[in-house]
Formats: sequence, structure tokens, C-alpha cells
Amino acid sequence: KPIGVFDSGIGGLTVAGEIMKLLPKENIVYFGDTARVPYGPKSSEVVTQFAFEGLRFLLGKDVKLIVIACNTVSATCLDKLCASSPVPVIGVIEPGARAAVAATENQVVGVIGTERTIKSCAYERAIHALNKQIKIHSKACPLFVPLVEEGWLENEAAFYTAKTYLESLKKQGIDTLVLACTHYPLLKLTLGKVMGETVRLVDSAWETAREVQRILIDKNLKRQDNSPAFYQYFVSDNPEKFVQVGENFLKRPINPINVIDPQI
Ligand code: DGN
Repeated sequence: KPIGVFDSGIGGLTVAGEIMKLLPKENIVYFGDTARVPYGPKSSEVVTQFAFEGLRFLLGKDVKLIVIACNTVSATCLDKLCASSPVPVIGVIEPGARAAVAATENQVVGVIGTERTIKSCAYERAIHALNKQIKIHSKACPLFVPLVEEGWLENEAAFYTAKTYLESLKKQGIDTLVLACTHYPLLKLTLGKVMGETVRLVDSAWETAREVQRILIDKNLKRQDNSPAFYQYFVSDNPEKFVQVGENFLKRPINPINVIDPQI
């Protein structure tokens, strides 16, 4: 059975890509809700409704585990998705929070994400559940998503946007910055330049892939077959853009691509 990966659009390919690298034998079914992206500025009711449609679609593909690659969805309704799924569902927030707690030395952590993720305070809760002493400074950076989708990862526009958003976090003396959005790992070089070498960047995509590996081992769900893994991609609109931008994210061909209506 495959692993299901759900995202609001293209960004979850950063998480899918890390799973492919770490667990190359696993089959993956990816669903990106490209017709309704971005989820970041939407209400929690609407994000929850979309997330349940994504969950239902992936369950219909007979997946053994579902990864909610989208930080916005994980921050909004992960508990509800877990409670109503017959297969394990994991989000990106707990793995990211665990890594941040392990990384910080001065106990001052920054979190950047979409407006909904930051408003939800989900990372604060997850980090404080592990260590109440940690001070957290968060900042919504909504312009990062369109920058990444435009492929502007290391140019001047990316640098000055990052500098403008991150100035205040830098002043707070954070030593760890959680990239709490699917798209942000692609901006790592620029974010590193702006924040300087002393600030560690925590990439939730990589941490989540490691969590998937742990669950597959714990629950004895690892694929035993040695035939090559298959990857299937489903989107709700704009397959051409998904392939064009997504192949940049994944560094491998996206094929086949299928268009579906998640409301059916
Ligand atoms: N996938 C979303 C996230 O990780 O928060 C980013 C894209 C969006 O829906 N705004």
C-alpha cells in the first residue's frame, strides 16, 4: 500500500521529496489541492472542510499512512483528521517542534509560516509541550509562497523580502528558526544569508520524513517488495504549472499527473 501525502498545492513536494530520499522503496500518492491554494489566508472552517476532502480522496486510494504536509492544515485541524481516519495521520508540526527544541541552545526560537499557521499558535503549543522555558517569536511571511512558486529563491527580491520580514526576529536574538511552511526550505540559502551562520534553520520537511520512517518501523508497515516504487500525483487544477514548478522542487520528473475534483 502507498503512503498518502496531502498539501494545499505544490509545496508538499518538499515533504514528499524527503520521504522519497529517506524511504526509496515506498510508494507514494500525492494530492495537491491546486484549485484552492493558498490555504494560508483562509478561515479555519474552510481549511478544515478542504482537508477532509483531501483525506477522503487519499483514503480512497487505499493508503497505509497519511502525511499532512501542509503546515496550515496541520496547524488548523490535525486532531480532527487523526480522529476520523482509519490509518495513521501525521502532520508536520510536532516533528518541527521536536527538532527546534533539540536545536536551540539559548532557548529563543523563531517560527515563520503563513498567516493561518502563525495565528493558530500551533508551533508555540507543540514547543511548549516539550519545554515551557523556550521563548518563541513568530512572524507570518505570506510573500514567501509566491516568491518560491515564481522560482525566485536567491535573487535580490527574495533577499530583501526576507530581510524585511526577519529583521525583528533577528533583533530578538533567536538561535533557531523553524521553517513552518512547505515552501520555505527552498529559500534556505537566502534565509541563511539574512539570519547569519549562528542561527540554525529547522526544516520540517526533513523532520517529517524521519517521523514517517519511525512510524513505518513501529507499526510494521514498511514495504517489503523490492520492485521499483511508484509515485502518483493528483491535483485539482493547473497540472501544467504543478509539473513545471514541482519538478524544480522535486528534482525529478512528475509523471503521471492526474486532475481530480476533490468535492466528488
Ligand atoms: N502548504 C502551505 C503551508 O505549508 O502552510 C503553504 C501554501 C499555502 O497554502 N499558503
